[in-house]
Amino acid sequence: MDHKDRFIDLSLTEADLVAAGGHVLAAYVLQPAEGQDFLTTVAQFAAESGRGTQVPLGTEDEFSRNLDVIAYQAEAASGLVKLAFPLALFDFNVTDGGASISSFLNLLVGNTQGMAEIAAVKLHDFHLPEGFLTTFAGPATTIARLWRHLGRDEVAGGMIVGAILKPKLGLRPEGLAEAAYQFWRGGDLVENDQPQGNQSFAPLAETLPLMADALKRAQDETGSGKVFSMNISCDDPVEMETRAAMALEAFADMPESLAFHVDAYLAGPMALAHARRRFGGHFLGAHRAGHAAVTSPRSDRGYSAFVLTKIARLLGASGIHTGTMGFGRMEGDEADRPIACMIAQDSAAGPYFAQEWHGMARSAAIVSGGINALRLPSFLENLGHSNFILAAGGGAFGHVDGPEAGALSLRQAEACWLERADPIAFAVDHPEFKRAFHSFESDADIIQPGWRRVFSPETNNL
Ligand code: CAP
Repeated sequence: MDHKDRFIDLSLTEADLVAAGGHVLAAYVLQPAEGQDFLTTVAQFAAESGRGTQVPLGTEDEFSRNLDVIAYQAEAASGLVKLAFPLALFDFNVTDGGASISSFLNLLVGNTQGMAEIAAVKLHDFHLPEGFLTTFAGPATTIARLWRHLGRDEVAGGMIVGAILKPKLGLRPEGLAEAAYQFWRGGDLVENDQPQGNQSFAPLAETLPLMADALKRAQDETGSGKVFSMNISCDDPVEMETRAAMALEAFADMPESLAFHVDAYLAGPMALAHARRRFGGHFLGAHRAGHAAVTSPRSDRGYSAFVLTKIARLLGASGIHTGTMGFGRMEGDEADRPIACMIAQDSAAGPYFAQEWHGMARSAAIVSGGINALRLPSFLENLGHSNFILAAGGGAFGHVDGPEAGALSLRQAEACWLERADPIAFAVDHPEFKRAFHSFESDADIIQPGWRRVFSPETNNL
């Protein structure tokens, strides 16, 4: 069969497709396998994306042919391919008519990922029309709830000073609660690290009451609201509900201090959607451990971190790990800024499509991965605002004077950037920020090379 005539139509314009609102649009970079013609491969890719096979089918009829996935852009030089997926191809919930991300991923990055004719194909962006986007739940709770609990402005309450409990594994219940308490003395939010769950040395039944007690003490002593974000990632919705119920019981007299998070990649869309449906009254964070296996910029397959992040907002994450845009220790660079913008705005430009969110609640960026007080000012300068949740691990618990000082150093780093102050000059009057230079010396040598001349025994300023 002539795939090219049927599955490629370069006369279709994106503006018309967007205006008509009848398709999901998807932008890929595709590289044919050796010896394969580009347009022939694009046509096979589109055919596989919709009808799911390459051979003539006696079972097809006019109705099914009208649901073909069509390539409306195909540029051999750059490999850019854009497909239009008719909305009727997607699966909608029996219960509430909502669309499903597992169906969406199945069509956009399903079997086509393994086609022998294709050396590599990666999904970089997608556009959803209003009629499809608004069937997703979106966030039920936003960062405004946390800002309110912290006594901040609810529109632009500034950086929530958060930490990820370290070491990642090995602390027993008392150690976890004490580490969290020490951080809360100076900070706002403590998040479980991704693999922290119900380990034998830290069973939830013991850990959660101690954590609640530590949070309560920190709130009473500081007079400020505090937040614990509990990891409820697991394989089974019943298990998730059981874990969350234990936390709800432990935090029964301070529910506004309890948030949940799940891994949007490893535990997947169902975990996130289920948590949103069952515990929507609580801030719901989306972690993404493992995501680089498919999203890494070094991989030319799978889908990008931008795609993963946009999906998490649709599924209802109140906050989403967005990476550090090259200012931390994980992959990424300054050009990743649109990732944070796409989830936190009412309309935003992605790498290939502008997206209007049609009133869906916003998600907040959760910034994590090697961030400390020294790296924060330049990260903030690149992002241009500080209305997000910081989740520092080593940057909080690696401070030489302990977690409380670590938390204060991070808060002071935000203040330094807000004042557009010179970090070394600012540090002179901000002891915890100054001690961050000693805590993260190799970063200080790169970011603030003159610091050793100012903070030295000779200047009597350590
Ligand atoms: C950070 C962290 C975070 C990842 C998340 C870790 O610790 O706890 O989970 O950085 O990355 O285990 O690496 P540090 P992302 O602060 O000590 O680096 O947000 O990019 O998914």
